[in-house]
Amino acid sequence: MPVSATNTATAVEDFDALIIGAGMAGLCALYRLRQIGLSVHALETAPDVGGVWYWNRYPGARFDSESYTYCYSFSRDLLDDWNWQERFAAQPEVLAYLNHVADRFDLRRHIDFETPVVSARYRQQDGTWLVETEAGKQIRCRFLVTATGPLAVSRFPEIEGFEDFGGECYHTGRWPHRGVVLAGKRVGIIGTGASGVQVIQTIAADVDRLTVFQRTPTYCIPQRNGPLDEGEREDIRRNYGHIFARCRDSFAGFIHSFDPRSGLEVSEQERQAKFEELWQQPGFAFWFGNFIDLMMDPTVNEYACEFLRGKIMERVRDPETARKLLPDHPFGTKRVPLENGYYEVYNRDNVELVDLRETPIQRITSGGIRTTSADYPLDVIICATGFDAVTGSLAKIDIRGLGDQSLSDKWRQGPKTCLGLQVAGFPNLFTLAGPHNAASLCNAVRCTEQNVDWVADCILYMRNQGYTRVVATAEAEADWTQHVNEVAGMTLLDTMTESWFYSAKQPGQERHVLVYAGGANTFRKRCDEEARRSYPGFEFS
Ligand code: NA7
Repeated sequence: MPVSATNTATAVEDFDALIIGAGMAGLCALYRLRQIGLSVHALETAPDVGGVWYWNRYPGARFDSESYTYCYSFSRDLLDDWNWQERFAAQPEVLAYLNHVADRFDLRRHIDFETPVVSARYRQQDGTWLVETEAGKQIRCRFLVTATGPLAVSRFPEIEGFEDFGGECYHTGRWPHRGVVLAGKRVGIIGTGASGVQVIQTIAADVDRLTVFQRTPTYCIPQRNGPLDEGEREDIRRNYGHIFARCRDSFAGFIHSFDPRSGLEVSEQERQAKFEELWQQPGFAFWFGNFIDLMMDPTVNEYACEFLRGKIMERVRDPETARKLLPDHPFGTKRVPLENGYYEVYNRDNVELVDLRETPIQRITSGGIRTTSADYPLDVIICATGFDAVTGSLAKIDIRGLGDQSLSDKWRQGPKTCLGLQVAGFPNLFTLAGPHNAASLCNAVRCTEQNVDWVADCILYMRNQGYTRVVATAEAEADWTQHVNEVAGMTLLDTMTESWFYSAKQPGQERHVLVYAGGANTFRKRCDEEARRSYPGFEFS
């Protein structure tokens, strides 16, 4: 490991590239940048690799992507020697996979664990970044690559009284590694997004009582998970090339692709038949295999909503509970949870649904949760209340570019980026799966691999041309930011639905889109085009 002395007394380590984060994206970047001959290092807050898969150990945590699509494609040997057990792998299997990757490619030796980064400053005098860790260690690098994850900063709800609660309280995104005994306990869960749904359907049968505190009902679609047998695994291995090609050409990096027909050009009967066929399929078929205008045409979207509301009414026996579970926002404008028996949970005698829109939570008490209509005595409160998404993990680091400009300040009125990968005024900084990048609305591995390949190719281009500094131009950044906003505005995402796709953290705050809604396939083409034309949106020196 190269170490050099600086003009201060502190020893500073030097690398060509420093990666912040050793989750799915960070490991990929480490592998790839080392492969192109850079000296590369990673800093990770957690004691081990895995990112979200390290932290999110709550009961029922699992992929929403088909396992065999949420894996790296960079090594044929790796594809051959890993045997996915389930169509949608559970968290322990995913984490085992990531550990296997770290070991197989000898990546751990490049990672400092339990090393949160507090600041990163661009030094104009020598064109490097000076990164400082919480422990005061300094690292200098030419390229700084953030792989801090779009869903890394857990958010507890702002409800009074947590400190008074006499029982146990956990957030799904920071689930204790020792595990939590829930059997026989009175459990309350706040939040019914993808994490909440997974927890609820998994623990309902084990706990004494489960009270679900729901603010906004969501459309959940059946995951249809199951074990993969050896025959299926063989098939998958033979077809990896085809599978990855399908993902590459699809809107969101999954094996599902939109039906090219409009939902308006078919008869009512055909439409219902299509919805039913999609609903019977595993995974996100109903979302990303639906009619092409599902996310743009409110009428088509409402047809899909009606179909899904009908399914909920069929599955939940008590009509009053079913009514509370019926969403009224456009389908897909909040992240769609995949479920395995979620709605049937509400047919159990030990489960109660509390609609917070009718009776909001007033406070947490020493004995449980108090709403405007009742006290719910609880032993455990689970917060499945989501994350400070996409920009939250970057905002935790004091990142300063040219002229000591702070990234958080620059993004105060919403993110501004070029391709969601670079920011004007921040040379040699690459933001994997950052805001405005397709990776947050995508099968994460497929899209972060694309991000990493693009960054590696850009660095190779610089090396070939003799450049050491790249920075997005202000014009390219303005164009991309405008495009990201316009594209979101053309979809139903831009309704007033609250979701982590947008930046409003509190009701009433200004909203800024955080994801690229134009599709992962379009995003890839834009990135490829940029590289093919020798990066016209970037300045090199
Ligand atoms: P999400 O999708 O952000 O869901 C958070 C849930 O928590 C959602 O139902 C929220 O209701 C609810 N929430 C948040 N704050 C509160 C308060 N104060 N009171 C009541 N309910 C609240 O996070 P997840 O962890 O489920 O999923 C994140 C991603 O992980 C997911 O998209 C996948 O990519 C994997 P709301 O809808 O805001 O009314």
